[in-house]
Amino acid sequence: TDKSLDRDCTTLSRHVLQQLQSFSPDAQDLSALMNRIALAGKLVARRMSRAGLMEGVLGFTGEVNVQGESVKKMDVYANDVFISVFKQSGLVCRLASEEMEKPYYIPENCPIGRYTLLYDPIDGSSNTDNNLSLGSIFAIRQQEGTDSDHKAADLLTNGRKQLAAGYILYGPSTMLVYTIGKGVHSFVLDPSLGEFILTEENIRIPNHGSVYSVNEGNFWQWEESIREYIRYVHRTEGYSARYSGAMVSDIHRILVQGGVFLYPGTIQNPEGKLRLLYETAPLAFLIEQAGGRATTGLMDILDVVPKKLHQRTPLIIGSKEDVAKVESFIQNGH
Ligand code: P6P
Repeated sequence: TDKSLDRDCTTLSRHVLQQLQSFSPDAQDLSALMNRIALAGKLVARRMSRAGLMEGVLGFTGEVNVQGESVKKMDVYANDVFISVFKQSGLVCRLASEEMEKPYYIPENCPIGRYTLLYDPIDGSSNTDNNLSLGSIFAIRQQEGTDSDHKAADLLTNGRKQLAAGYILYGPSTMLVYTIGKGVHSFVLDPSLGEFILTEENIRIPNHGSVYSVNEGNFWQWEESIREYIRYVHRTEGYSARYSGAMVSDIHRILVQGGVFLYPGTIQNPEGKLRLLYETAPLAFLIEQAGGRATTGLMDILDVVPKKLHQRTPLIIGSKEDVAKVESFIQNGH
């Protein structure tokens, strides 16, 4: 049959089953969960494409979230989209989001569903009002135990517990990039079909790239070792700075072209700004699956065990050689 027709028929849920080469209940679950992620992505993308044309997309809600950041209307809408979509999944029992102080429990699903969705509904929301790219980040974990006290203690485990992880990039095209531990694969939303269609399988990040991506406005708040690294890339031929304010698009660029993204700690906030469960651990899982690295500077992101749900970690992520170069400055001061 026609190759491109085969590809057009490789929808996300089909692809998951192909990955697992099985129709076991677990495989069916993951396939259905990824299908739900795709639906959430379509709903968010649809709303975002109308920013400025309709109420409730641009601007602030006037509230402040658990992180102390002012909440954008798009953050709230996207957060609710994931809840609604997964409520009906019959598979998820709990949703933990960057936007919610505590996880959201779906009581009627609990006996059936045993999965937890961890997500950052809109990453880079400062870009909502200037029509730049944004992302959603997600990870799926098995719920361990009953969590009857709603303390979500089983989520305070390292990122190697993630069953699936990835992101949706709302850019010129809407892309979904995911892993279930068998490589990294990308899909593009074909609005005329309303389907995410497979575009690339087993994506491998280059071992080195010319891009370094960091907010140099924080230069004077960094440890000296990070400043030394920045001075190194400034004086070394062949480096380009790219930073968009939405790490999903910055990290997607690095997945494709190679390079390194950094969000280091500062003297005031040594843990940095990014959250482990919804941002750094899912991205670390994905980038490692593509042959890259993700570290706090001192340890692999995937080995960090959080003490609390909204724990933050510094993040250095991307091509093996470029991450190692940053580590050499942090660990040996040069
Ligand atoms: P800063 C967006 O809020 C985010 O979490 C990432 O997507 C982005 O890279 C970073 O924070 C931007 O933060 O401090 O550089 O503006």
